[in-house]
Amino acid sequence: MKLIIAVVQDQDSNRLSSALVDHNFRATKLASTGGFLKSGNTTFLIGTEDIRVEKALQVIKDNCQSRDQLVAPVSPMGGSADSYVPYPVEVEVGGATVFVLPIEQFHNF
Ligand code: 2BA
Ligand code: 2BA
Repeated sequence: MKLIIAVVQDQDSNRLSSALVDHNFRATKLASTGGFLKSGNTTFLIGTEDIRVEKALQVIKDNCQSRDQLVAPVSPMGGSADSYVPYPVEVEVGGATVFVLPIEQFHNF
């Protein structure tokens, strides 16, 4: 078995959730925060058989799109001074950042 960890944008999370159910994948959704933008994103944990990994990746690819996001400057008062960016910058946030890990054991007690 493999564990797929997929970080996706909040806007895509409901669509991806439904698509995973439609394709008979089991998943857990976690609310997460991107380290760079410091805004919310969604992390999916998907445990699946090795032979279904490619299909899961395809479902993720089909349901998540990349978008440009303007990052407004944030005052260092509100956060840490070392991450302060004094001007707005545009970053392309990818459709999904995906990790595939081997699962040593799977239990469902
Ligand atoms: P849920 O996805 O909300 O699923 C709750 C229960 O609904 C499941 O209990 C299972 O009995 C049933 N269920 C889920 N998907 C189904 C499907 N496609 N067809 C038929 N029945 C289905 P559990 O299996 O004990 O799972 C409890 C929770 O553990 C799940 O909540 C999910 O958050 C997580 N989970 C289970 N298997 C997972 C996996 N392979 N990968 C990631 N998370 C998993
Ligand atoms: P964030 O960390 O909020 O990053 C959002 C977007 O900002 C990134 O999109 C990237 O285009 C840009 N970015 C991030 N760090 C940067 C840096 N040091 N310099 C310049 N631009 C930077 P994605 O790469 O598509 O990542 C989307 C989200 O996926 C990330 O949100 C983070 O939550 C997660 N992620 C990406 N790579 C990761 C990794 N290697 N490990 C863990 N999580 C990761």
